[in-house]
Amino acid sequence: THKFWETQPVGQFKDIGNASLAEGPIEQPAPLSEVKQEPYNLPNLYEWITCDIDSEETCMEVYNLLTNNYVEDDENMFRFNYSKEFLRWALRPPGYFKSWHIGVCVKSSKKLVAFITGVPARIRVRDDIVTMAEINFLCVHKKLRSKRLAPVMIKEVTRRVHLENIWQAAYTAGVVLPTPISTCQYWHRSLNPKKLIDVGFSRLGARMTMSRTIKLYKLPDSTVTPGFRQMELHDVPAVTRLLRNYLSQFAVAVDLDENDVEHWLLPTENVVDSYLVESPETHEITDFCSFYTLPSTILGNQNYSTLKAAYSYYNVSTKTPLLQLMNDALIVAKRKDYDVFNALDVMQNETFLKELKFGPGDGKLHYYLYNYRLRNPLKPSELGLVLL
Ligand code: YNC
Ligand code: MG
Repeated sequence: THKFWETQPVGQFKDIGNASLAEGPIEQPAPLSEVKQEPYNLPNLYEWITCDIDSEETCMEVYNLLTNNYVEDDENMFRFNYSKEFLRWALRPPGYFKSWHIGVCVKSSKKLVAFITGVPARIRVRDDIVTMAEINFLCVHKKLRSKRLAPVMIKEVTRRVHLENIWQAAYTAGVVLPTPISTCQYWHRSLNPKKLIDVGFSRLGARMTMSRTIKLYKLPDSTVTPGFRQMELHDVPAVTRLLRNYLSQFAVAVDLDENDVEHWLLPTENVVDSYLVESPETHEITDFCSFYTLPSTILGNQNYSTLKAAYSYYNVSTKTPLLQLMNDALIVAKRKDYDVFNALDVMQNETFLKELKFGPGDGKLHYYLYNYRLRNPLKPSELGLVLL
């Protein structure tokens, strides 16, 4: 049972498939004067802080909390290691609210012990474009787990989202909560198989030697698609048109305007990489691919401390086959020294995963909406949304 989640306006397990329940908001917005004006109460030793992520010192504290306490795999071999530059990028998109970058610290020492964030986004659900909060980076220090701090943090971020007259949210988690709108899977493409095997990320296949494995995953040194190049600032209008048109086919998708595309997709060193295909004849932008950089700390290995991972972000093919486009993405990732290229089975990704030698990961990623009901869960291929 879910003592907290049962009290929240989210799809409940008992309602899955219930045709008499309408799709859309579960609760109507309240007048802003009825939104609680004071923060929720914390246990006595702790207090709320709003984190100024522009400040080098605060950004470092957030970085340290997450580096030591954020998401690990089931076997506790790896832990996400979001960089400070990445956190600044993830937390300051167009129209962001500082008040949604929420910390909990120890009153006496000011030490940061918990964190949760929201950023605004427009998400289209079927024909309905809804302004939502994307909630991410929920983290409680390992020493404060299982004390029901997480529900207080979720209620506090919800209150601050409501204060901006926003009533829906989107989030992903590895755990099952009431109720996923979709359940996706990560796939992994080895770029540096020897290191991945040495650190226990992958295993040598049956009847495989190390040298055969290295050969299997070998990639050419240069990309093959004519006109394949990095995205630049002047490409923003064309990329926005390409993406908007592509994303219109999915049941749930992000709604991006030019400002969003400039923020989320213009290349930022060690944070996000974007490439496109400019037709050598017409100079038309016909295809696009992107990935973000999220290393993991390798826990307890003598030889290696970090795994450099690229995560597939938004990809669009109109002229170049998606398979060839993504193979070029693998080639640039390999050239930039990534160890592994990860992709969810969202959008049209299933059409290239097996062929490009991605293998299925263990563990699922569940997508959720807050205060918005869908009658039935979606297939991953109906999702046009990637959260960081
Ligand atoms: C989770 N990931 O079920 P029930 S993902 C949501 N998302 O409640 P306690 C979660 N809820 O079941 P702990 C959750 N994990 O009794 C647990 N819960 O109803 C629920 N891990 O609280 C859980 N980061 O404080 C239970 O648990 C209740 O001390 C238990 O803290 C949990 O960012 C956590 O995986 C996750 O740091 C903070 O384990 C802690 O264990 C931790 O006793 C490692 O909490 C890092 C980690 C989660 C990454 C993420 C998305 C978060 C979404 C939150 C929900 C947002 C809702 C929308 C709000 C805006 C609405 C508007 C408008
Ligand atoms: Mg707790």
